[in-house]
Formats: sequence, C-alpha cells, structure tokens
Amino acid sequence: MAGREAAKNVLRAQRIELPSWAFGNSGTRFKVFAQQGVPRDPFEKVADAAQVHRFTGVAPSVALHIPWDQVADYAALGRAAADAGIALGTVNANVFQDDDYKLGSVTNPDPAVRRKALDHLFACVDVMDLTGSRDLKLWFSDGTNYPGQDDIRARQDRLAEALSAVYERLSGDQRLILEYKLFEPAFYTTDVPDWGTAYAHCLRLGERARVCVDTGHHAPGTNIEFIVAFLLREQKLGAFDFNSRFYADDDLMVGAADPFQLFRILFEVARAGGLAADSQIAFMLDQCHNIEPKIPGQIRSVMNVQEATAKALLVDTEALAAAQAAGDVLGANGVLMDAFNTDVRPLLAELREEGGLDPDPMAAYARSGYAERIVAERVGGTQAGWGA
Ligand code: LRH
Ligand code: MN
Repeated sequence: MAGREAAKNVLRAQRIELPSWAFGNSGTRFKVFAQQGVPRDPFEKVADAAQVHRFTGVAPSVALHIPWDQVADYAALGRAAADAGIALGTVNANVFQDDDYKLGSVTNPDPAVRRKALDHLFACVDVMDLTGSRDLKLWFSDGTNYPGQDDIRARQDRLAEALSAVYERLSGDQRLILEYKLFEPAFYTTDVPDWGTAYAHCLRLGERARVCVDTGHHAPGTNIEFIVAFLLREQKLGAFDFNSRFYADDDLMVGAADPFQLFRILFEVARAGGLAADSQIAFMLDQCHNIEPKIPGQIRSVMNVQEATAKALLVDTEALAAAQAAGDVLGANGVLMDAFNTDVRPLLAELREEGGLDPDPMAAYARSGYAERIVAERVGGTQAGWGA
C-alpha cells in the first residue's frame, strides 16, 4: 500500500497538461454555443489555463494547436505563459481542416496534397523549436467513407513515409506522439484507427515515437486499461488525451462518464511506475466544454484526475498480489474496489492546504472574480473556436 504520505508525494508531483482549445468556443455539427468571456487569442487562452494551475497546483502547462494558436512571436507567448506561472507544452498539428484534405492529408492520393500536409508538420516542428516543446502530437482525420474509395495498403505506405520524414526532422529530446481514433470524420476506414496500428508505426519509427491514448477514441466496451498496460510494458505509451464519453468521441470531462474506468486506467499507470516524477508519459486533457463554463470545467476535470489517481495509489498492492497468487478472485477484486470506494477528497483537500492552496479549487475560483472580469474585459474581437 502506497500509504497516505507516499500517495501524497506522488500526487504533489502530478502534472496535467491542459488543451488550449478547451478555453475557446466548441460544439457539435448542430451548434456551437458561444460563451461570454471566451478568449480571442492564444495569449488569453494561456491566461485562462494559468487560472486552472493557480487553483489546482498541478496543471503547469498548456498544449497548443496549430494554426488555432498561431502567433507572430512564440517567444512572447512563452514569456506570457511563464509570467502567468505556466509553460507551453505539446504542439498539436492540424491537417484536418483544409479543403485540400478532403481525401486525406499525408495519405492523400495526390502527392502535392501530401507535400502540403508534410510541410505543415515540419512547420509544427519549427514551432516546437521556438516554444521548447518536447512533444509533437499527430492525429490524422485521414480515412475513407466507402469501400474501394482508395487502397488501404497504399495509404499506409504514404502514412509511413510522412511519419518517418517528420521523425527525421525531430531533434534533441523531441518526440513524435501518434494518436489513434476508431472513426470520425471518416466512417469506413480510418488510417490510424487503433492502438495496434499506432504501435506498429511507432515501433518502425524508433524510440522517440510513442502512442497517445485518447480515452474517447475506442469502440464502446473496449478495455482501455488493457491497452495502457500493454503499451506501458512495451514502453510505447507516450501520452494520454483524457476525456470521457457515453457514446462516441463526446470529449466530455474526464471521469464524468466513467470514473471507475479512469481509476482502472490510472491503476495500470501507477502499477507500471508511470506516475513517477520522471515518467515519460504526458498526461493531457482533450475536452470541449460545449455548454458548461470552460475554466471551472477544466478545474473540475483536473480534480477528477487527481481523485482517480489518489484512489489508484491507495490500492493495497501486497494484499492484491497475495489474493491474485492465491486465485482468490473475489478477494482480489475486493482489494481494488476498496480503493475505488475510498473517499479521497479529504486527502486531496489536505494536500492543497499543505501546498498553500484553497482546499476547494472550484469555490476559490468562483470567489476570485476572474470569470466576471473576463466577461467585462473581453468585449469585441473574434472569440476563439475550432474555426471549422
Ligand atoms: C481528435 C482529437 C485530437 C485533437 C482534436 C482536438 O478527435 O482528439 O487529439 O487534435 O481532438
Ligand atoms: Mn485527442
């Protein structure tokens, strides 16, 4: 058993990266409900992300999405982040919103389109050189909608060619993080549809190519913690995009739809040493707050990850190992359920107070007046969004 103090040491060192796009307007194909006070530029997104770190203490970096977060001076954006107490994190490429990518980006039958997509990926590496980011995260919407539309194998050849060109462009400790997704926007084939495809491409690329597990990107009923345990064993788990869903890629707050699944996933991470301060896993949120206020939504999400992590750390691993060795099925399951059913909120409140933070981040943010201030200040201009 990690024990309370050992668990607190791990929780104190926890780092959860926020998605800049969670602070902008977002929605579905049916409607994007704009919200007052939403950022108009990446500097205001960074300022909002810093509020989440201010009240939780465990969200010290914000992931960028290019071109949504394109600026003339990335060093200035980095300084603004540092002045606000956070850092610029993972760089996400975007080859899914240009008309030229209708039949694919790096997998497109047209070499000129593939070239254009590759140039964007190279440009994202240039941004990493300016922001000092370690990770380039690649998610491809590439796929087909009808059988016969394109050659499944040829598209994999094109994908592999682009990935290795990008991998060659990386320098220092920079990593390529490949994210898979079962479907959407393509509805017949998706060129990186599952962990196996992402894993196979990363194996071919090399040590600094790792897989991103987005918790909303699996078929219903998929045992995600098995995938996590397997990729950890292979040292090929590079990142999480945390969110939750009831049906498809709903991008709801992590832990909201299935807190038990999040606990089971984090237990496999803890068991593999993936919560250690020097862990090579990037824990990121990838969510859209379509109807709820965005900064409180991020604060609540960070707290959900903290709670699931604390429960995972409180699993009595000795008792579990003994019950597993003895074939005591109910005993073993009981050990895990005891941890999951433990109320860890007092432990986390204590941890925050010991760190000089308010034990209740949601209430502290509400009292801060920041929400009212940004509504009053952010008048005019164009609110940030997906621009889809
Ligand atoms: C794709 C995805 C990917 C991002 C996007 C914002 O569904 O999960 O991680 O680029 O959402
Ligand atoms: Mn994602």
